[in-house]
Amino acid sequence: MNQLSKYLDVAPEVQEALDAGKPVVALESTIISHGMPYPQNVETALAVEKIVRDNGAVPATIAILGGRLKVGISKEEIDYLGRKGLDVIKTSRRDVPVLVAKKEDGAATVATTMLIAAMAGVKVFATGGIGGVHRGAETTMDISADLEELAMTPVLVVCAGAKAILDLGLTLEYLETKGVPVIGYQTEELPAFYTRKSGFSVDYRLDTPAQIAQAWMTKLDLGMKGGMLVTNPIPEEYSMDCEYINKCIDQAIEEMKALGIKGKQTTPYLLAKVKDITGGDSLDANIQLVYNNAKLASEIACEMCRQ
Ligand code: PSU
Ligand code: MN
Repeated sequence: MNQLSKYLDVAPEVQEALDAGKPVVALESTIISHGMPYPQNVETALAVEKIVRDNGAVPATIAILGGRLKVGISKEEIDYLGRKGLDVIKTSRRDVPVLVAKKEDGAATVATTMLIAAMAGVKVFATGGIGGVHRGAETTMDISADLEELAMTPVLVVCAGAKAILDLGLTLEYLETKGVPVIGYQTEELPAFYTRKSGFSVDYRLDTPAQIAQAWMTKLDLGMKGGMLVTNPIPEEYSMDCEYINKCIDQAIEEMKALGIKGKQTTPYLLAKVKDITGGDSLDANIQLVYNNAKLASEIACEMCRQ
């Protein structure tokens, strides 16, 4: 713990909640810097924090600032990350030690948010979409570090499924191999981020936050390493037409290949391109699904404190 405090800053409000056994929900910061344009990114991040509070939990947005691992950042710091956008380093697990040693800023991906949340003892995390196995990974080997983190770090991640920029079937296979339960909230079918359907099945359907909390606490009690993935379909009224969005994604992938974009630039490029192709509609859907996930994660975190 002492070694950790050399690097880790937990906001007083978050630490008080943890000490009192009150619900805390972690939130990521790559979604702010790389997932959405300014100013919608900042507006969304602040609205998500409010949703968490309105649903009875304390929000802890996670980032690296001046080399400090931050669990809970201020409005001003959220605004700073949002304005800096792509100039902030997208920080996955492998980037953490060097950025910290160099005292730089970093936006935390799902993997890094899980890592830092676990250091602070935060066990529930809400985001939009996770990284996964990319289409064509059988030759590129492009598999997000988010999946490995789910395999080893004890944090429950609430997301809206995986986008069709990924190979959903291979992503599910990978999670199965790594022993990560994939739960569908009130659905048997894996949601595909912008749409409620994907054609793939989740491992288990659970219908209440209490049931999810129970399953998650059982995994923790058993001392099993790794996280759990809760997939929460985008609300019907905001979901996009499946055929239309898949066509837009195909087009974005083609353009990305033509430009030779690879590695960590892939996901941010595709998100921005899909937004342009859809004339901003995909951004509206993205914002709404994040709100929906923040609410569910807060409900689960509250249930964990009740049980
Ligand atoms: N998917 C989204 N929005 C995002 C991301 C993914 O819809 O902002 C971000 C998350 O931070 C996620 C990361 O952890 O992209 C995955 O990147 P990569 O595939 O390079 O691991
Ligand atoms: Mn990748």
